Amino acid sequence: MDGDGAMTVEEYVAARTHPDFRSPGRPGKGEVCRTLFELLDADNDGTLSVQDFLRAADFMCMSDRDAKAYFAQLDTDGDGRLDATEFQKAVKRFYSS
Ligand SMILES: [Ca+2]
Ligand SMILES: [Ca+2]
Repeated sequence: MDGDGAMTVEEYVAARTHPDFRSPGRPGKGEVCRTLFELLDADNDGTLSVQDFLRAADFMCMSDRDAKAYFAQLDTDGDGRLDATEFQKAVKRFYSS
């Protein structure tokens, strides 16, 4: 944290890679997933828009082009937004690939 009260993606990555993160009692995968979702959902409407997702893609070192294709794949109901369930599947897929 840099004291500005807002957690940036960079700070989130730093926290995640901190040794404490791997110690017993760390949040479970579901917890991390929810935190990440809330972090990326910049306008707090409970869904990730393409713009929100592009920030996530940046975090996953994905190009915008790949991210948009990936987004379309993950948006299983085709409403142009990723809800928490769709996002959770995305994260699971990302970590298992
Ligand atoms: Ca949003
Ligand atoms: Ca959707």
